[in-house]
Amino acid sequence: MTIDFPKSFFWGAASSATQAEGREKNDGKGENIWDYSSKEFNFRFYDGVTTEHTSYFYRDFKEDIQRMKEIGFNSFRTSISWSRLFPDGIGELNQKGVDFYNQMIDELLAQGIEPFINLYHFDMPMKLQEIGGFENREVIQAYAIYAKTCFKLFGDRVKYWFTFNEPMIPAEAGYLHDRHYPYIVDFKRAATVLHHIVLAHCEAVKIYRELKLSGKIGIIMDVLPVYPRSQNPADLQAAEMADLFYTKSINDAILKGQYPVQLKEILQKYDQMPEVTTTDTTLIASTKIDLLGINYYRPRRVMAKECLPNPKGVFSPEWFFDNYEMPNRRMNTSRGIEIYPKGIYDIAKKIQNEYGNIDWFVSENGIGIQGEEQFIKDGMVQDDYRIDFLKEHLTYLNQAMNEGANCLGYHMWTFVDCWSWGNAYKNRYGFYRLDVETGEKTCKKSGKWFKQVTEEHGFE
Ligand code: BGP
Repeated sequence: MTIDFPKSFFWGAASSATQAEGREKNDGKGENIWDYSSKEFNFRFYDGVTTEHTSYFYRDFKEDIQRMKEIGFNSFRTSISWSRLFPDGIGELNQKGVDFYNQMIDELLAQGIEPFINLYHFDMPMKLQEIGGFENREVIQAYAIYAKTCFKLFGDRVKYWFTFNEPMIPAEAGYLHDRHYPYIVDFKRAATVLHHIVLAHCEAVKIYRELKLSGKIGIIMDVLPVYPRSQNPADLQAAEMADLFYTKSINDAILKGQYPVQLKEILQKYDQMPEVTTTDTTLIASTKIDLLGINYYRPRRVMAKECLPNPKGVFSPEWFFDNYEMPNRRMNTSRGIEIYPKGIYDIAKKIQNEYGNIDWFVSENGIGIQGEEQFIKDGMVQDDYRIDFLKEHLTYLNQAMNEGANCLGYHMWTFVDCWSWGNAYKNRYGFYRLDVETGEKTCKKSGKWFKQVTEEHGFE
């Protein structure tokens, strides 16, 4: 069977500033919450690796872009580090940061690689976190200034902009599930953060339109398609609730211009509703994006709750469903998550049927493997498991496209093994291997395979 993709398809990978750039002496960068928490809460990070030592993109970007070219990329997503551009999040610009991003963008273009630039990838400047981060409405204005600055500085060359990567995560992981700094566990505060992120997104889109630049602007969502354990009404209801809280809440606001009515009713009932003004709802209703990125890693399987939640406990979406561990599900044991390639097809159908078949692309998909050095043979990681993973997902994606899905590209997570939120360098995701000790970067078998796919616009 031949799997063919359009000649114009975007092929590449995604990365982010904090996970790849690293720090150099006197680089002028201010601290963000990851610089801070990976030092102050070092025990929460695998092997205690901090953001100082990531994949040296700040230093090696020219060679790295060459490496991208060598494996056939025609596009690449990364983010701008807010605290590299504005060390305090607002106020004075760091000229070295401006120079770095100018050179990086110019180099990508010179090598025929389209830059996809994201403005916020979980990395709140510490100075702004000190005044509450996105919980504080003032920070929305600081973000708007940061966004405008980026558009003005780089918008003549960057044609694909994204306001946020996975807007749900800073709210959920930082304010409810205790995974990201500030490690707060409080649903209402999480909902406030999410709402303010939505507003910040809308402000950035508005500014981008006002500047009349000739590119596209969108957002990158993480989507976990939800599957109920059975067709039992209680299981179906559990699935609906999981989807409502974790996906529809944000997707409907961004893509349909309003929060789901059912969600508002539940939050009001439990006294968890953040402050939402009529000016807010008008802004949300009038904001439209051009391009949607979808990060897909795993499905969410759910079932009806087995026990009643503690009414005095912390309110959470998990009050309405239990996670379901399907027997014999296929697992990526390194990451502890299920592998389910058909999920990508189901997401594509949902976008097609429920979200107006908007232009979109796979902005992240990939497999993180612990102990990849065991697969090194003849100096190369023989990651056949990654090639198989990609083939399976791309085949399902292709099927959806043949049925009319408007998918414009596929970016793997990630280009070269990078630092991860919490897991640091435990699981490796890249087309290139990073030797953490020496900083050496070597192409994996999947990188060679990818090059061929991009040249042949598909695979057998
Ligand atoms: C996504 C993030 C990425 C990346 C990836 C891999 O949700 O956007 O930044 O980290 O997940 O996950 P992890 O690093 O947790 O293994």
